[in-house]
Amino acid sequence: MLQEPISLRAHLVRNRRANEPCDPELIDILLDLSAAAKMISREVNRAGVGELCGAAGGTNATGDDQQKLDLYAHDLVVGTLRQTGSVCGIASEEDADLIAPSEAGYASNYVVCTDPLDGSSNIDVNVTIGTIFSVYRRKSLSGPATLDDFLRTGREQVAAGYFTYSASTMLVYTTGNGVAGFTLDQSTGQFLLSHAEIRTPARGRIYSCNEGNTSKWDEPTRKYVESLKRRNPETGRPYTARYVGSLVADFHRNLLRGGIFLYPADHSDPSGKPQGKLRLMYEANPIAMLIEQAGGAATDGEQPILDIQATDIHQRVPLIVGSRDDVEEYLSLL
Ligand code: P6P
Repeated sequence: MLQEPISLRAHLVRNRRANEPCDPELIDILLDLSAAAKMISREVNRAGVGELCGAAGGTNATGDDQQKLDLYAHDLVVGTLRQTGSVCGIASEEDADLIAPSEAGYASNYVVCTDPLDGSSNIDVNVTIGTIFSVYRRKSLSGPATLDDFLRTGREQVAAGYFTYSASTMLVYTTGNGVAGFTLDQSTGQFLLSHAEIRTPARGRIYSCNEGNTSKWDEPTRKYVESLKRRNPETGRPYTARYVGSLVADFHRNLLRGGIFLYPADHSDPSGKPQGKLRLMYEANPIAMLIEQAGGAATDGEQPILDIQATDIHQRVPLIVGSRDDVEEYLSLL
């Protein structure tokens, strides 16, 4: 008998029966996010002909120019989660402040951090972009979530994932029991299981970084990246360079094929304070949960990303993530 395609809902309910920590509230959040993602996917795929193309004219909480689709995606994700009351608070890259729930969300046990549309500078050149999300169980008892509900370590995440808007629309998520991938069947509007148990290779042959920033990196990082380009039959070098400039695209490729993604600290500030670019709460943490669940590793160069205690919902960190042997080799050089 042909294997029935497994829908996201069926996968979530089946895992719940397998005692995964995926209670009905968390299932609702993941289904809400997938509903918003379908509508974002539709607008992304018609951006050139719709009225949502181009810059919105403002900047977001972390100083990036906002595209119209950034705001559309933000409003859709926030609106969907508030409308269903599935969360008691939201942190979004597109809003400097925490977003309060609807009253229906006061009794919810979960908060969501999200980058509603990551890589949006690539929208008008038709490159893969995505939505990244991270879910925590609240610490406060009831009512609107407090800042303390958000300022956690990544190890406390109960779910994390991303949607990619590309040749196909995919969802890759974890609730702490492995990583699964779903592909949107446009004809039925259902996310169907396409990658049952994603494991990343222990070592890859791809490196992803913006080499235009080489002069801003520290010496060990420069030496490590240069070493990837030299022949070394033992490690399968030289590696291949692949860099899209959308975190979800670069991470998704490396997750499936193996390799290392680096957005190292920028050491060019005369005050000497090295600065990361990517955001901890809604980029690095969810990516780090996924890669560890898939057998890989993620670090800021000093500690695992998931061990970093958040002090600001928009704080930035350096991010080196990918195949375990590749990340461990990088760390051994620091
Ligand atoms: P750069 C997109 O703006 C983003 O936040 C990530 O998706 C991506 O990995 C990174 O910035 C690209 O940064 O400096 O190489 O353009």
